[in-house]
Amino acid sequence: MSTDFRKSTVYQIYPKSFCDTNNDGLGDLRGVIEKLDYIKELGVDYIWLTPFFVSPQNDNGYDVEDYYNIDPRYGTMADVEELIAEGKKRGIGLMFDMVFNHVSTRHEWFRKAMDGDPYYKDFFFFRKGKGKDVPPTNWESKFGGNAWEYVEKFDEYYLHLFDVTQADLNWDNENVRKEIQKIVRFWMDKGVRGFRFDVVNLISKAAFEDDETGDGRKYYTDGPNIHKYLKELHDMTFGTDAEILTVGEMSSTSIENCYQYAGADTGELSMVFSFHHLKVDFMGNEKWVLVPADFGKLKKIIFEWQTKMAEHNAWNAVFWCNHDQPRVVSRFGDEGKYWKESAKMLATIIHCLRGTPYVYQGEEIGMTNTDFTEISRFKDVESLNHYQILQDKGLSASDALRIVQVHSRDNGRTPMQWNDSAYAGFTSADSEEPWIGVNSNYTKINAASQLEDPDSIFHYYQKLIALRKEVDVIAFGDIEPLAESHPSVFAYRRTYEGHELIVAANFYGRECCWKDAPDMSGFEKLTGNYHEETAPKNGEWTLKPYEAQVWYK
Ligand code: TEU
Ligand code: CA
Repeated sequence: MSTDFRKSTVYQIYPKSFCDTNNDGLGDLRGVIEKLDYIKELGVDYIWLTPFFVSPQNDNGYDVEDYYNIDPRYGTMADVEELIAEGKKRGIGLMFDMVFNHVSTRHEWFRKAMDGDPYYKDFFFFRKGKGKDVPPTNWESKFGGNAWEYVEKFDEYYLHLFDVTQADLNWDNENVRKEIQKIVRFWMDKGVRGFRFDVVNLISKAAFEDDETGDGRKYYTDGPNIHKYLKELHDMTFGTDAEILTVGEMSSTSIENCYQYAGADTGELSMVFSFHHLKVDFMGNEKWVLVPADFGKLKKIIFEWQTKMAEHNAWNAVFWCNHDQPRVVSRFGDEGKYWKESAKMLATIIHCLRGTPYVYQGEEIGMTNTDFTEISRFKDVESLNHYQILQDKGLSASDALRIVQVHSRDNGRTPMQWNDSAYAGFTSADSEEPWIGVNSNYTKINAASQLEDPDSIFHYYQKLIALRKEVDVIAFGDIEPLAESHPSVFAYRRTYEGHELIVAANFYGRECCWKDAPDMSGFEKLTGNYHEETAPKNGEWTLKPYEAQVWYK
């Protein structure tokens, strides 16, 4: 395991969809233990597990009822302890997902608040409406609808930026912050080696005012006390152990704030997730539309974050996929003819960047978006809410479904495809139906066949993960964008102590030519997704459909 996070790669697991060992149709912690050798083989250093704490599961565990106990559907505390110990044996650190912007309305704190206990009411944002049936502000919930819920007995509303069962915590209350520190220390004492903090840049609310021009996000994103609260959390908890890796999920953040969140010397977090590069198939911030991905914008955003974060000595998490995103091979690649090539090309772009790469379960075997053709097969609260909202706006059910199929978070949540047996080996054949449907392409796309094939997507990821450990320029180098205005080439140069790395990728399924390619004399090819050597000739580089190459000097 590399404890230098610049050489590390993180593997993300959504336990509910990973591996079911007791045949109830839900993945569990013993399933993760069972698959540790598979994860070890990939070569990663950390596993980030999405939440498995006690929860009513209205948002699949991002609605936490009790941070100190395990939801029995996932397992027991003994399973967690065993998982941490078994990970450690294999040199893999466990990272837990801490949801501290909000708690489930079933959490003890919220229940006491609802009983009228003023100490706990102040853990949340209870506010008077602006008039009869008019909530305190016009802010929108991320999952649709107004962000305030009326409570009759108080004649007040409480704030929920996400589902109505996810009440926002009041971080301005010091007692809230102390409770949170206690939770983090509890898990550190159990041997957890890292933390991912859910939507952590939303915890400091600026003012409860109507947003005349938007959905309210300017009042709670990167708010006035955010750096103070993060520094305090750092100092009181994980900051005492330099080897603990932390990553903040930053919703609609600004790069200037991220210099601070993830600066080498700012005393906040190790790194940040930002999402601007994954909104290139949105219309502005509007996700529930169908627009083609804007490649020029994608490059511009990635390069801006790469170069500016480097200039400010700050660190990025680099990724295409997580449990909230569609599958990248379906989104920016090709599920059909060039499935393998495009999956490898996309991996190459991410894994040679400056940052810590994250691989989301199934990405390493080229899993695709769901093939659901009926709304009843979708489970995610966000998808179901927006399916309704789109129809309320006048779209037909079939148009609304088409949009949900493309953007739904369920695309990333179908069961991990382990082999070609029933239910893809996620659960056994005689078990309950999996909680969400298996993609019918599992007979072709599965881990077993990927492990057998030396030329597979899995083995390509394995190689990229190993290269980051072996080749210092990948882990430590500066970055310079290349071919910035080329319509189909994604290319960059990394440099470190006299060494150079050139990455060149064709983002599309047609052969293309890069005319002013760099001089490659003295370079050797480190890897690529085609087997022939096609180095540039006379400054011209021809790249096959979805071809990617990595050269080193
Ligand atoms: O997600 C935060 C978030 O804002 C999203 O990525 C969200 O899914 C997107 O805006 C919807 O379009 C985090 C978690 O990753 C997500 O799974 C949770 O649902 C959410 O926080 C609430 O805890
Ligand atoms: Ca189970």
